[in-house]
Amino acid sequence: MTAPAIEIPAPKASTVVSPPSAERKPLTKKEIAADHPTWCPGCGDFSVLALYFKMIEKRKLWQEKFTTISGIGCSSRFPYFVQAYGAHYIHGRSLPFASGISLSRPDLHVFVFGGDGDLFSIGGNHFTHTARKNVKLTCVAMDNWVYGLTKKQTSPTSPVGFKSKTDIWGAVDYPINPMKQAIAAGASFVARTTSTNPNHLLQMMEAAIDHDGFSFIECLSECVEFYEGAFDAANPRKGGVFNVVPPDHDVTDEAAAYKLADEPFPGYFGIFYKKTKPTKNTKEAGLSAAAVEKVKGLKDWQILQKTFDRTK
Ligand SMILES: Cc1ncc(C[n+]2csc(CCOP(=O)(O)OP(=O)(O)O)c2C)c(N)n1
Ligand code: SF4
Ligand SMILES: [Mg+2]
Repeated sequence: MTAPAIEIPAPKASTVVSPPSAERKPLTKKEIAADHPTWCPGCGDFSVLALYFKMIEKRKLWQEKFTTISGIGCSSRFPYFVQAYGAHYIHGRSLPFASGISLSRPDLHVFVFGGDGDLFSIGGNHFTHTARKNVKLTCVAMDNWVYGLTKKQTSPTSPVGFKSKTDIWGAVDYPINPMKQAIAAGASFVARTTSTNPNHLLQMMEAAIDHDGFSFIECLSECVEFYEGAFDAANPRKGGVFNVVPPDHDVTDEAAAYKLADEPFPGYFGIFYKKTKPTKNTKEAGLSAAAVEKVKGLKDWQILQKTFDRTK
């Protein structure tokens, strides 16, 4: 049996800008900032939050235009500190929860923030599947190469030799490379940045929300408590180098993106991969429209009867 042809609606223009309004002023950073963040002084996560506020302010987003979702971890405390709609969900399960929101509410933009443990250890499976389905949302991995909240266990991105409470003689397992993971899984936008370069971080966040599909950003965010100095080699203020993606890099070339991602640390920063392809959101909208068309003119009880008849 051949599958029915599905009409896929053309992608909509970005919904991530609130329409101008005479009555409502754009939100200010002060209005969106909730409780004082409970992160350790100097934690890289502060910078990610500050730039998120800046992006909301710059894009003139109202609270009902976006939502902030996370799992569990220090980084995942993120939605608590945003005075808007959001959820601090189960460890590793932020992406399926966020996908549900994205699919049912095309009028808002869904942001997911999580740690390396949350997104690549317990949530690794969900990461792969959300990426391959090209669900329209932005996922920011606040990568600190360690489990911060639970006080220094080896994470999937910890380098070999890292001494932690779970590897007292040094980690023996090879780490995951989030960029390679995202490209291989089918993410349609893949970028890398660091919390120590605010302008670049803001630029990547803006590019991600403008992408119609699953946008992923790996953001290096130092845990000053349990992995101090982890990213010094990527920070010019600490004697490191911040290399941007070469200007001749073709962002639509998957193999070239993979090669960039394979560079040894500190590697490159910027957009590695970007391709437009139909999202799960548009495909499902097509399916729903086709289903509605099929039962056009029928009363609710008749649709119910048809459903019962099919199960006989
Ligand atoms: C089902 C479940 N398993 C384990 C935990 C314990 N736990 C909470 S956060 C966390 C890892 C946090 O690391 P990461 O995601 O890298 O975030 P970070 O704290 O480093 O920002 C773990 C193992 C939990 N809360 N729930
Ligand atoms: S433990 Fe590490 S990741 Fe957690 S708040 Fe402190 S510095 Fe940040
Ligand atoms: Mg972590």
